[in-house]
Amino acid sequence: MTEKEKKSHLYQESDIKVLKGLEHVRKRPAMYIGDVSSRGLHHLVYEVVDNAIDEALAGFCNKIILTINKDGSVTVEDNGRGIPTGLHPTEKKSTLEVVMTQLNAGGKFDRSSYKVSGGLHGVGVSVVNALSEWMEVEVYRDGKIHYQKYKRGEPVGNVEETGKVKQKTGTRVTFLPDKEIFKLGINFKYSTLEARLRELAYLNKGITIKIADEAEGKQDEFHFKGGIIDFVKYLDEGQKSISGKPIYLTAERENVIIEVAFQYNESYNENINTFVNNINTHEGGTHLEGFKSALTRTLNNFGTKNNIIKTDKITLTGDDFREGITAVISVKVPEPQFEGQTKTKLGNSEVKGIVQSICNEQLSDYLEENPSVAKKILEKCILAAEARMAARNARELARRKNALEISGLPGKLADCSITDPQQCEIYLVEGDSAGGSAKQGRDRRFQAILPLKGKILNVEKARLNKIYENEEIKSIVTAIGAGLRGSDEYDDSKVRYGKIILMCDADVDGSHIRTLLLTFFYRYMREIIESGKLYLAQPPLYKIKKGKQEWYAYNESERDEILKSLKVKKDEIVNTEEQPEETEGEPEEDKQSPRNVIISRFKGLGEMNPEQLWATTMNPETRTIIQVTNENAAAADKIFRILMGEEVEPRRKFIEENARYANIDA
Ligand code: 28F
Repeated sequence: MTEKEKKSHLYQESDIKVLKGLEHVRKRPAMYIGDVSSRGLHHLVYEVVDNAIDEALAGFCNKIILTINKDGSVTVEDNGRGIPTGLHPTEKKSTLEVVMTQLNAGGKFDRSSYKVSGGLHGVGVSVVNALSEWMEVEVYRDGKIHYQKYKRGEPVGNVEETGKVKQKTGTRVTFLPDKEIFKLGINFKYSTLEARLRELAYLNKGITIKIADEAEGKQDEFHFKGGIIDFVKYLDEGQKSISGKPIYLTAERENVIIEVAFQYNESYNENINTFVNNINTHEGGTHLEGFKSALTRTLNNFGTKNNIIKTDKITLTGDDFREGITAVISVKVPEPQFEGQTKTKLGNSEVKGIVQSICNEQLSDYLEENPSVAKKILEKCILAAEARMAARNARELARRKNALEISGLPGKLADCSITDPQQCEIYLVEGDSAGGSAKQGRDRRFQAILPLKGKILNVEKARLNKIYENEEIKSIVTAIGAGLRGSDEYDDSKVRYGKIILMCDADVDGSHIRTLLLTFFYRYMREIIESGKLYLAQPPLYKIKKGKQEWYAYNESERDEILKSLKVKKDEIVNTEEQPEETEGEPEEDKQSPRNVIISRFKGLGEMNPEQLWATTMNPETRTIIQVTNENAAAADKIFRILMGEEVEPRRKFIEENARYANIDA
């Protein structure tokens, strides 16, 4: 073999490897980006932005601009050093091409010690490239513009020089995700991207991050000098801090960087947001454990030593020290281990001790130096403990009253016969009449029904002991069986159903009740949301009937599609507001002449008979249910507070700003 032949042989081999890699990404996209829904789609953007953030963390970039273009593609540009363009030492082609096309090539650079390995992030830009109909990259480096284009991950041409620049350096990537992969459509949501970029700007102080939507003419710019201190203020916007400015603790130890900011407000909610290498660790982990135990220990010591906590009268629990807290914990760990159901729980055991000792030291110094703030915080914690004890008394009283009911389950609950939670589901149904239909229509082996009367208590405005006095909530809690978060008894392993399905009417009242229920679950059984057990039922809005055949439509466009497929003329459509009852009514006969198509609109669940309810909304084979997720917990917290809290002005503002998007968005 000549040198030339050897070389071309080498090229072929590595090229085949690259193609195999891209093929695998396209065949199993979910393995790389989680899923191919809207979530996975947005993940592509985060992947590209992450590389720019890494360049910023390495100290070479302070500006990132994201643009949603008119054609639906997205551009991300940074002012870093630009991806190297020279010949790659082993691959014998431009390093830029290697980074853009080879799996793992840019995944773990040694330039940044905090590049995330594992988890969802950190798969590299080549994965985004493989899942894009096309991608273009421009690198500004050495006074030149370097350019390359790709289709579905493969280069269309070589890296070319397309122009000159004076001072400018950086990387600019534009891509259009592939409709063949993202079959639900390519629709980037401004608010979703905006929330993530805002979060990144808080977590990485000093970087300027801009976002613009060319189609909608919207734009925002984020730059926070205070970093996570500003994040805490933002989360608590419109609330009174009882502890003054956020308390800020930070240090680096054993290559782990810790930052904590927190304050206490007048609410009863615990709102702790934790991040590892800029990734939201929804399931918590060792960093959270370290912070919690330091908080409990330091506040308890200070309170006892200064005789604020009278130990002969009261004992405070960890929960008491977190009532009304809003906190952001951000750690940067060189080799994070992600565990848990959604791989968002930090597992590194060494981090607990590091966070704990830093927080112990710095928080006790802070308390010594700010005794009046310390006293205010402790007084709030003592009130929380007193309320908790009052709640326990109320609960025990209620239990004793219930002692006659042998099972202890609420009387209104129609339970299922199977007892294995994995196989069981419970429907929380708005209204007694729908509840009645659901009880008759269900498969009683694995489906339980709990009818709810009227509106449930707005938990955003109440403390734990009030919640224990509310009948509807009490029956939900006992039916589910795990107790309440924030009380000393919550136990996720006791949840009696694998799916908890909220079934409300598709009207204004129904949506209010759904929000009240979601608020309740978010505040008091968040684990149920986080473990993916909470769902929304999707009842149909229309029934279309022609002769003996029936169709159900879940929205207007489905209705129109069905009508189109039936090829009916306008004058053959009969719109009826009332439910055409099968049994009686001669006029029905008229309407049901085989030519006519009858459309009836379901106003409420109660209008459906048991069979219809089963067929459309409850039969696992045919129904659609929407899983409630907690993607952006920080935003969720704020939205619940605004929608359900005391203050009127922010609620008015929020509704005004979001009215356009307010069509039932799970
Ligand atoms: C629009 C998204 O991707 N920015 C990036 C850099 C800078 C370097 C780099 C990136 C080289 C060999 C991997 C420059 N100079 N924005 C971005 N900016 N990647 S991605 O290097 C990649 C490594 O293999 C860079 C010196 N060192 C690194």
